[in-house]
Amino acid sequence: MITLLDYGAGNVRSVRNAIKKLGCEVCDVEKPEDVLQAEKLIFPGVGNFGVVMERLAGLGYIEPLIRRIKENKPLLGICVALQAMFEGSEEAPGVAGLGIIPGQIKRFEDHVLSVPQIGWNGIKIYKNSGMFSGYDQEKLYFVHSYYATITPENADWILSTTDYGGEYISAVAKGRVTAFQFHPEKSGKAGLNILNNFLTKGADENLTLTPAAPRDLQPTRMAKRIIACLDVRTNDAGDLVVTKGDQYDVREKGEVRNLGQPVELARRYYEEGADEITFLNITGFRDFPMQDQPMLEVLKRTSENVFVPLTIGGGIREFTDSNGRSYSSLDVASAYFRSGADKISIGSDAVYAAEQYLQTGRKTGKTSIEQISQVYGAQAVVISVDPRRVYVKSPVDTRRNTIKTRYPGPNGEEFCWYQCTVKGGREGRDIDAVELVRACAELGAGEILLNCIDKDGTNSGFDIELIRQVRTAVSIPVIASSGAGEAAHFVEVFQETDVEAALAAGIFHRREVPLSQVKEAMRRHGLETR
Ligand code: 1PR
Repeated sequence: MITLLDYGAGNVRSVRNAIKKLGCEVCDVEKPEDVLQAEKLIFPGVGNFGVVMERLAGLGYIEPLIRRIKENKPLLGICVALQAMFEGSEEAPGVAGLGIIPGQIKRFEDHVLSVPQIGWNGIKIYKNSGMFSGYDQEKLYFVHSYYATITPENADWILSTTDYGGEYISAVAKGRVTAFQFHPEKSGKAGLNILNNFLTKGADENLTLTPAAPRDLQPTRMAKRIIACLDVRTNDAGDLVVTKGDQYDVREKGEVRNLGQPVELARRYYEEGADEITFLNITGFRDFPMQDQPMLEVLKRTSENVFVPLTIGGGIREFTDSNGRSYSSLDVASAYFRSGADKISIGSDAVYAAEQYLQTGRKTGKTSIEQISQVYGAQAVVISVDPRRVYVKSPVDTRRNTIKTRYPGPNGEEFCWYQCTVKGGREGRDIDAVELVRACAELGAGEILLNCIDKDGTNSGFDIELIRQVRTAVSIPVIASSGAGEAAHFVEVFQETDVEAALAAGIFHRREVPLSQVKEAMRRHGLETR
């Protein structure tokens, strides 16, 4: 029996699902004494350091946690839980951590790195620990903006480190207490194996063995991520299907194209090595997701078998139903997180929020981006951008952020800008892609999913010019999307731009290019993959 410390600070469904998948029973901490009495305790952490510490304090869990660690009882901390074991964090100045490990949690430097660090990185193991039995240097999934610093005072706690900019602590351990910055429950089979070591071995088999016996000390490198995207909607027969359009038109001979069942397809992509899965509820702008329970069900069922990050978008906005009940965008996002999402993606509502912010120059704290970022952390908020090219003769003809293009317009125009749209590309707005992503990043978004209507479904390759323009405009990670038609297109987008990830839909659904072929082509060209 494994005890889970679910203190309501984010999505722990994935941890629960992973434990169940590995054949163990989970029970929850219900009162402070349970923290001490549990045979094996998992302490997950999602979101903001300050929020985590405040919730732990409010529930009376701080003292028993400190005692449990000091008494050397089996404990596995994940992500912010590792950070909470330190003295304090730049994320919440003045808020004390558990103070078990000497040192501070610092923020990655935005001007030199993409922050948050989102994706698959390696670890350098400094000690022998039963936790890594069977581990074979696979990359693991990290998602965080803050990191634990290495100091002489905390050297005895370091189990592994990782390089991102500099070297930071990615796992700590002493005796029967271990904590990881990475997410084993989201790190595919390698992560499940690590988790299984904690769950199934006797408490002492996982002990950290000191003194250090360093191995695998090569510098670690982030992988470029490959994301499989499933555009989902209800077809005319009322079934939820994965569909795919040509430049956003998903109908063929009047019918919505049906390319498969979302849960089965997502599982297939996981098995085939997708680094992440994204669901876009493409009619979410008109069918409110809280009334579209099948989508939540899809997410729940997918998360039972898919152990890489899941993003879901569509319909994240405020809504009042026919009974007069109001939902905030945070309510919608929370329902998605509770159903197994790791990140949510906002399309139309992000455009309205950015427009308002650019007009007033003021943050209200009330936009969907701000509210969700505040509670779940910036890394959980993706902005899905649906831009379309607008050609101009000269940059002085517009106040927009233009580029000189290698692909002139219908009248020989050599310049273009990218107009943002809402409602699945149906309505163009008075804002360009650069303005949008900058405003969203300032409001608290953690990642950009950059589509391109001109390229979507064309199989003609990514819009490198758009991607370059947006990549250089922000320091949060950018996912290139739309237009992939062959493995070489992924190589091209990673060689020609600095994006962290590339996403595709059609070629995977139609089985034109297997994921393994994409990864192989990337490896052949010296690109880091998982
Ligand atoms: O506005 O917050 O409700 O979110 C709606 C979401 O649905 C947005 O993220 C928007 O991009 C998406 N969406 C709406 N209509 C469509 C459509 O296709 N008719 N899908 C749509 C956009 C873009 C990608 C696509 C890539 C790769 N699809 O998801 O999968 O372009 O395609 P490819 O590799 O086949 O070229 P809201």
